[in-house]
Amino acid sequence: MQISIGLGKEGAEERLEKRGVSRRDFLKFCSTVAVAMGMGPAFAPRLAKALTSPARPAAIYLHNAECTGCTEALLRSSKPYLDELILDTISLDYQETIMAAAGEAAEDALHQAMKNPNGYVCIVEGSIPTAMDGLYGTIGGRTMYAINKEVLPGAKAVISYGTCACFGGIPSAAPNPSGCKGVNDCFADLGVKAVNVPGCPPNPLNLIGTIAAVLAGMKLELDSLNRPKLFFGHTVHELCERLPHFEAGEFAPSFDSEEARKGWCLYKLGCKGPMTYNNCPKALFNDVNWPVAAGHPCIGCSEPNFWDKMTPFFEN
Ligand code: FSX
Ligand code: SF4
Ligand code: F3S
Repeated sequence: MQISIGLGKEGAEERLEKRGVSRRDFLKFCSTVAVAMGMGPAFAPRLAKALTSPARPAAIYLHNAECTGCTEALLRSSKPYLDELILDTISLDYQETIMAAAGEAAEDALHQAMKNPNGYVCIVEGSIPTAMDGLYGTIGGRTMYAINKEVLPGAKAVISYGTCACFGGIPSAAPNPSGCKGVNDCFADLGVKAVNVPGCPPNPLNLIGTIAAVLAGMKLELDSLNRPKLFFGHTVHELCERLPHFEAGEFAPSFDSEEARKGWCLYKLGCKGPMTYNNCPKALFNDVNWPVAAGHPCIGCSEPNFWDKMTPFFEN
C-alpha cells in the first residue's frame, strides 16, 4: 500500500484521475454518500472538499478480534471507486490487512502517521480481548489492548466500524472466554469516545459518510449508543418495504412460500427488524439488495449482544 502522509504530495484528485476516476465520477460518488447521509446531492461538493483537502488528518485503521468482514465489505464494494477513495483520497496510512509494509516498516508507518502535523483519525475494527492481560490477541508481539491504548487517546476522532468494535460483537458472545469488549467499554476511562458505526458487516457507505462528516467538521448527532442518527435513526422495520404487509397482518408462513416471494412480512420467521436500528433498506449493500428484500430475516446485527440476545435467528 502506498504510504502517504498528509501535506506535500500531489493532490487527491490527480491521484484519482491516474486511476481512471474522473472528477465527475468522484462527485457522483459523493452524491451517493450525501444521499445516504440524508443531506441531498447538493451536499456533495462539501463532502468532496472535505475528503480531498490537503490539510486532512492521517487515517489509521486498527484490526482486533474479528472476521475481517468489515474490511471485506469496504474493499469488495461494487462501488468501483471505494478502494481508490479509501487508499488515495482519505489517505489511509496504516491498515494491517491491505498495507504492503510488514514487520518494523509497518510499525514505523503507524508511528509516522501518529506524528502527522494535521493529527490523525482512527478507525477500529474488531473487539479488544482483555482476559489474561490481553494475550488472546497480539500483533507484532504486542497485545491488541496495548496497541489501541497507545493509539486511540491521541486521535482527533475514533470511529468504531462494525459491531465487534462498537459493542464486542461475535467475539464477545457468551461465554466470552477471551474477555472481548467494544472500544468504548474498554477505553472510556482514557477519554476515548468512539462514534459507533455497527453492523456485522456494516455498510461501507455509513463509514464513508461518518468519516466525511468528521473531516468536514459537521456535528454528528448520536443516539444513546453513540451511533450517528443520520444512519441509525430509524429501525430496519420502519424503512422496510415489507412493512405494509406487517401492518395488514400478512405474514409469510415459511421461507419457500409463495407469500414470502410476494413480499409478505418475515416477522413470524424470526425477523428482528423492529428492534434493530440501521438503514439497510435505504442504503442497500453494493447498491443491489439487503437481507430482508432477499428473503432473509434481519438478525439484528447492528445491535449490542445480537448473537446472545437476538437468537434464535429463525423461527418456523
Ligand atoms: Fe465483526 Fe468486522 Fe462482524 Fe466480521 O471484522 S462486525 S465479525 S462482519 O468483520 O468486526
Ligand atoms: Fe419489519 Fe421484518 Fe416484517 Fe420488514 S420483514 S416489516 S423488518 S418484521
Ligand atoms: Fe444486519 Fe438486519 Fe441490516 S441483519 S445487515 S441490520 S437487515
